[in-house]
Amino acid sequence: APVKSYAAVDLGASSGRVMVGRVGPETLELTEAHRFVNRPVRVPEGLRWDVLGLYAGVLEGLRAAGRVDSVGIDSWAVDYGLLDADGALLGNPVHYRDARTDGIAEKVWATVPAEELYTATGLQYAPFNTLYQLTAARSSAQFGQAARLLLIPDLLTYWLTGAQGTELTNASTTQLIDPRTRDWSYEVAERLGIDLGLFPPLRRPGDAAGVLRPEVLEETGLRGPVPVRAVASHDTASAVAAVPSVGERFAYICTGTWSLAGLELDSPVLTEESRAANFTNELGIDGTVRYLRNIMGLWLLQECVRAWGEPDLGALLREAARVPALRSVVDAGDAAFLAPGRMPERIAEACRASGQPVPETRAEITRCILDSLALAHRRAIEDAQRLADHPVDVVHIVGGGTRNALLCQLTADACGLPVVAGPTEAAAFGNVLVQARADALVGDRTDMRHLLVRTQPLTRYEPRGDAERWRAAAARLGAAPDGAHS
Ligand code: LFR
Repeated sequence: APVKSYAAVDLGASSGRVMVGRVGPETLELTEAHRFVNRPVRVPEGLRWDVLGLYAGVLEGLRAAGRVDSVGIDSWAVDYGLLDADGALLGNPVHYRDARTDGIAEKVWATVPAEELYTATGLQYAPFNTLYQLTAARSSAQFGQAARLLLIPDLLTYWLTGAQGTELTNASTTQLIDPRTRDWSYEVAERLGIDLGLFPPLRRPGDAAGVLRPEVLEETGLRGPVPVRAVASHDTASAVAAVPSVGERFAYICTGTWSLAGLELDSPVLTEESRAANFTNELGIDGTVRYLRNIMGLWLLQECVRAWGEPDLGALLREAARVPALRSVVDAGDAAFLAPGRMPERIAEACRASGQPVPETRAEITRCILDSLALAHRRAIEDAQRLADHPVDVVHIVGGGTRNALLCQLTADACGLPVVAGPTEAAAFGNVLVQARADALVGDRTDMRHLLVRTQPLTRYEPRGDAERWRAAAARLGAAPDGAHS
């Protein structure tokens, strides 16, 4: 039976990697060809991505990957680069944690009320949705020069191939897509004066996206033609595609810098309750909807670890496991934690403000973060089941957080459900599998998932039966799940 090789470029908020996947009817192996840091840069005008550095990392990764049958790129969502009429990049793409969107949502809602925006686009409120970024950018000198807008994976794909497109799963995070038609929300764009002509035509996971340019072949030492394939270019969409579920009654949590917790549905939930609970309806592969809530995720811990001068994480987590559970918890959905900096102090302040014991040691702060994340996972999964009327009996954790056994166990405890953890490189697996499927090496979504179950090591965590304590802690945090509004 044939086995083919695919390069998956997967760019996260703190690192990028080029993985090589080997896929056959009974084969699924992933190896890392190259990993590089993704370090946001603060310049006088704000927080920016070093996208040329990322592109250089991609080229180096493709060189290390060697001969592959195709290439696919996924990355974090919502951000973009602008090109002028000659196709040249206008400045460094703005980081979604940049402050330029402060106060912008209110302006948008004055034209299109938040309720209408939700029914039209199904997207949760987050200050960084592309729609708000564009509204903030509109008056800038740079924007006046813009002839094209390319989302980050589409920008890198363009540099590799010379071909432009807008991949749908990532486009669904712009707040300019209607999740029912899976096409642009022309009315929202028109009312807000956003020119959809800036976006190249939509393409879908599995579509052809060009071939590596001759200069790229030369720089990477590869022999052409090497096709580039549109994948589920939003990393979370790729990760959800690689949730190793065997049934339909599952919830997932894609963990990493963020925790994205929710369900895979056949159609969007656009009710007022869903909006008030700040659930999003992003698009997945095969016409699915990713019905989920954004939770601050391990960002909270990453920022503390950075502030502490990068101590040994393993030792810190072992100590945190010995700290008494649930002494203090913060709302891990609160957008107050979005910006970088001073994280240990901000966590302590949140505990003080809510009249809880203030965590003092590093282990105590770490424990507070992990308990808070587990609690936020519980709330999201409970709310999602209720709002979508879609009960589950297992929670899958994929992504970087699968390495954090304490977080996985606490999540099982908090949810009162078994947790199945793995794979860690879910986004890269989803990326590779969509490429393999375009070559007819795997069948539908269920086949992709069964192949993962047959080939990948997964770890199961059973809830330890202290559901009452978690219920009490959830009550302590209050009923408002939509901290992102504050
Ligand atoms: C995760 C992710 C989330 C998105 C956030 C910002 O990497 O893509 O899904 O909400 O980053 O783009």
